Amino acid sequence: MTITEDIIRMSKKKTLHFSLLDPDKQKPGVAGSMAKTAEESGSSAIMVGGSTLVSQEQVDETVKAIKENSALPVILFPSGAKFLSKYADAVFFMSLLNSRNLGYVIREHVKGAPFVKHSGIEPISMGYVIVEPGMTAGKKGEVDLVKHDDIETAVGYALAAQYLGMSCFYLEAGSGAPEPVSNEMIAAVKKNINIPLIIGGGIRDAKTAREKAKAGADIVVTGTKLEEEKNLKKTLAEIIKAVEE
Ligand code: 1GP
Repeated sequence: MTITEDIIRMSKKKTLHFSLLDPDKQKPGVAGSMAKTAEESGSSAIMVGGSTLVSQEQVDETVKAIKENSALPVILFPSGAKFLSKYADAVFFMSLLNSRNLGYVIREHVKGAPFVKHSGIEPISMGYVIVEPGMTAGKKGEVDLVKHDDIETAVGYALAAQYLGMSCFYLEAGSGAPEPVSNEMIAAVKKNINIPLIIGGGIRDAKTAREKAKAGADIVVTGTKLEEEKNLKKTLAEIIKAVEE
């Protein structure tokens, strides 16, 4: 079974939690122990990516450390063709659909596709859309942000992603967002598509994570909270329990 098939199968049974680790935010060894804790807490996959990366080596070393410490699938969440790693299991082969820069929509993909082919990592086709406030990803991605209350546009993007044949749809408010994607937007998007809906950006506690899952998220992503948290195991276990309920 491929990782894509596994995610689709598991997300039909319960809302999943993915942990996002940014190689730029900690040393590889620390990322490795965070991944171990994420696995022990019940997270289903480790995403690796960030908007401020500088080299492929940075990604390689972090992915290797994670693989040494955890059996969870490692899925790259790249900001460009340079940030791929042959040590990962899969890559979100994602198009930033609301970017004004064609690089993030398709051109980086043209550069990175041969690497994906030769390394054998599994591409998971994903439509990626950033909602206000967008944070660093919104700025670096040169994004025409979807307005916080513009549900119609969000639904349009989600349907377009599905009709283009993408395997999943990621709607996010940007890492560290003070306000996550609204429950109303999540519910409307979920009602209209039948591919897994991934929600992230600004989810820092169990209550919010539960709300997003109840509204319709198939997968809830947390990143910043992992970096901030001293008692990671306890906090993460609470968030994961909340999304699964
Ligand atoms: C970023 O949605 C993710 O792509 C994670 O956001 O860092 O706010 O958890 P946070």
